[in-house]
Amino acid sequence: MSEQPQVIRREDYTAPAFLIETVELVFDLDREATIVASRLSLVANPERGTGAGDMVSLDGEDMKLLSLKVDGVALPADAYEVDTTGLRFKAPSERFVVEIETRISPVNNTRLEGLYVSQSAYCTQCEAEGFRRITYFMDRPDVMATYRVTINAPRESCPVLLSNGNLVSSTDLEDGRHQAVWDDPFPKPCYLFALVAGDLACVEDSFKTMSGRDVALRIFVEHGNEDRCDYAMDSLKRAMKWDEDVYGLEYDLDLFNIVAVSDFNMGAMENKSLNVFNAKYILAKSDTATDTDYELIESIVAHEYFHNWSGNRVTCRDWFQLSLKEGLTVFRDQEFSSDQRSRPVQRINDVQRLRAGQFPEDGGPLAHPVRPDSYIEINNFYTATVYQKGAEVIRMMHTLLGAEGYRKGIDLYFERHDGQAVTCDDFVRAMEDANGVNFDQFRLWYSQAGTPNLVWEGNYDADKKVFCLTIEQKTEPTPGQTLKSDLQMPVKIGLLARDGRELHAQTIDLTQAKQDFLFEDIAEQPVVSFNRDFSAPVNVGTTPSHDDLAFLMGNDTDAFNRWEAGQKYASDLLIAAVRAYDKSGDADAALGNVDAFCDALRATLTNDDLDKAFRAQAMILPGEAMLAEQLRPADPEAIYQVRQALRQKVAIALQDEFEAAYRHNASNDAYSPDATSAGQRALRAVALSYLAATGEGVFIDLALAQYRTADNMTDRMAALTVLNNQDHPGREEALADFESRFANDTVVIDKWFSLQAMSSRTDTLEQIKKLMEHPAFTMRNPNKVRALVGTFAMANQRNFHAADGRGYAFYADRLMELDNLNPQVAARLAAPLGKWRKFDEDRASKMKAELKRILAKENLSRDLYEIASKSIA
Ligand code: 0A1
Ligand code: ZN
Repeated sequence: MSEQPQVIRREDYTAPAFLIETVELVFDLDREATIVASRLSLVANPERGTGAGDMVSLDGEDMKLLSLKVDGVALPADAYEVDTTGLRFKAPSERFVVEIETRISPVNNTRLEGLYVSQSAYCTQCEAEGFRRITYFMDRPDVMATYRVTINAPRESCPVLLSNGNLVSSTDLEDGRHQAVWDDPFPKPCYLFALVAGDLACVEDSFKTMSGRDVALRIFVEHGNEDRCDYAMDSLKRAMKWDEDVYGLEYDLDLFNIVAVSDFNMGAMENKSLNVFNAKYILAKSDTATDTDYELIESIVAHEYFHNWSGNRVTCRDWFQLSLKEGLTVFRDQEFSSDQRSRPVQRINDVQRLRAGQFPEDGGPLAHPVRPDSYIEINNFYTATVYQKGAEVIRMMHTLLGAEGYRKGIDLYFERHDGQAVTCDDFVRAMEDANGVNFDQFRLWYSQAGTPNLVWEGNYDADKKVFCLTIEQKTEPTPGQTLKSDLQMPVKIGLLARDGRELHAQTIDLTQAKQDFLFEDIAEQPVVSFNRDFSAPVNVGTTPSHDDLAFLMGNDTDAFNRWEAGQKYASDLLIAAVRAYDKSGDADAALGNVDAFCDALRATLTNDDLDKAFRAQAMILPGEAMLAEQLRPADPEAIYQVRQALRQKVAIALQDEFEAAYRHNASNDAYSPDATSAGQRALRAVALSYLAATGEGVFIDLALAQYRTADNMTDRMAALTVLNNQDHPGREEALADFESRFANDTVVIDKWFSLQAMSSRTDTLEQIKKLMEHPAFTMRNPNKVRALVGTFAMANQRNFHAADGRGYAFYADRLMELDNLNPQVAARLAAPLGKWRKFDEDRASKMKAELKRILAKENLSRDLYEIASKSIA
């Protein structure tokens, strides 16, 4: 890097000097050289008292300025300044018109920000700061304008021409070109602008809104994929209905478009009325998509749709407020999914995701508050903290205020701020004002980084029948924030009698460092069910006795905590065993007798009153990465060996029950993605995976048979996942079969790449290197890189952390290679190297050496620099 990149600070926010009222854009599309003409009406911002003579500063990167006119007159060369970051000139008056022509090159845009080419189509990605790669503009979310967009393109290669809002006209032009004009009546920031042009197939449906308006719904996909859009379309309609029912929010235009593209940096994007999706989150049919894919499609389609209100109608004042739209929208999509499926299973999945992604972030070198204070590259702040922890913060407000109080706050928020760009604080104020409460202490969740640790102790006075629960909270320092304050949080608790009756249940309001809560008329010494439903997003340091955990696994009336008790029990066994293994090297001996744990699992597995999806979840032991989080230093090989050994012990102890579960959950019906059928498949998959863990060859044969006869992708992948870790000819057969079936299917073949990258076999790194030469692999497609390279670092702890350091070196090489093409994705993949503090000195120094090598790279991007430099500090 030539110079130290600039740090942007939240406290430096100033309102824009000028506002843009209307934007007219004309695109002459060409793969190599697209011409963009823009006409902007600017006006001085009364809030700033600016006017004639003040500097107009427009952002712009990576494009050629062809012409610049102000109020119809071309500016002479000495009247403006243009460089690699933008364009500046003096305002002639308080109100004036700027006309700009730029030239950009979509086909050479490997960063996939701004206007680029994916397969044969043109598409855009403007959040966060991609619009400045299309034309010079005030690229900040508090500048909101109405847009009229004209697209000119060859009719044959681009029969479909789309932008935001309503189609105003379609006309034929000369030379085989045609034109479409789009008009979006809702003022929006430029990050919500979108354009799509190409030869795409369209699937169409409609939705009648609560006030009786008909909305046309269209999903555009590559030709040949028309039969894979049903589930996304159905999810969209259910999301539209849910937002009306639960939030009273109606869609506001007559048209809603979704486009699926193969090359996309993230999951999807909520551009006004023209959502652009990573194709993997739209396309599904039973033989190409797993139950998990269906679930993700449902939630992401809903997420992007919900942004129409939480993000688009009310947007962010600046990017530090990103969680205003993302935390809220994630909470909304989580609740939507809970209402569509099993609520406890959804909560378990959401908490697992938080623990796997956000807790490590909050406890590591990249920790930052939900509302960050500074950044170098905003694209690095689309994080688990902003999204997932942000959603937990909204959820806590929902818990504290109750569903009705929360809804009152939401209503006030949208009434007060519709059409505005606002802050997280404005959101909290609406909640306070609508409910007459004070959230001064609660607001700390937005400004304080780090996961609080809670410990609790119960004391029962049998004479007085009083139970006293003492809770202490503490948050460890995080980079740049050494002093932590006590937070307010709702902690749901239950007190259970030994016969399983619930003696008492309550949501307590924790506000102090150490606080006593007294419960009267408690007939006997209770078993405590603590932080039910994960009501507060914290770590709980107290581990109940194994007896109490087994009791909670079988009796808690809160399903989340039934699962949680099993996880705590397993973690406790595994962590003790890892420590013993380090001395003995014998995983079996290190685990000792685990009969009581197996009995508790058996009780859950065979309890027909419990949902099958829940039972499947409850059988899965905490993952290797989760265990590593709890050990310092973490020994990845010991964790792997001990976890495998416990899996085998459980498998042998419960073999009969797993065989029964496998048999009873076979289905003769045609595949349906509904939650009940998915739960049945999940239970059967868990059973198969444990049966294989017994080590008996017949069960590997069973997996191969399941692979061969599967009539849906869920069952096929379940079998392949088992085979993938085996030394068995069936593995090669199944992998080869999968390859030949799906080699030309860009979405499906990623499953094949990521599965092999995940294999616990010791030849995995060599296999990955070979797979990089596969014709379907390219470093230019983010999904491919994530599937093969990202999966290795994120989901193959054993091999990524191989003691010789080859995993680290390979990974750093790929990050540097990718940085030259797509810095945003390179930076998003870099976090695993920053975990060096968790490992032994030898691994830590090897990881740091790779980070240093990255920092020394020529032309290192701001994106990767920020992550690597913070990771090493
Ligand atoms: N706002 C989108 C996600 C998104 C964020 C950034 C992007 O480019 C840097 C692209 C998409 C969402 O929350 O779904
Ligand atoms: Zn979002």
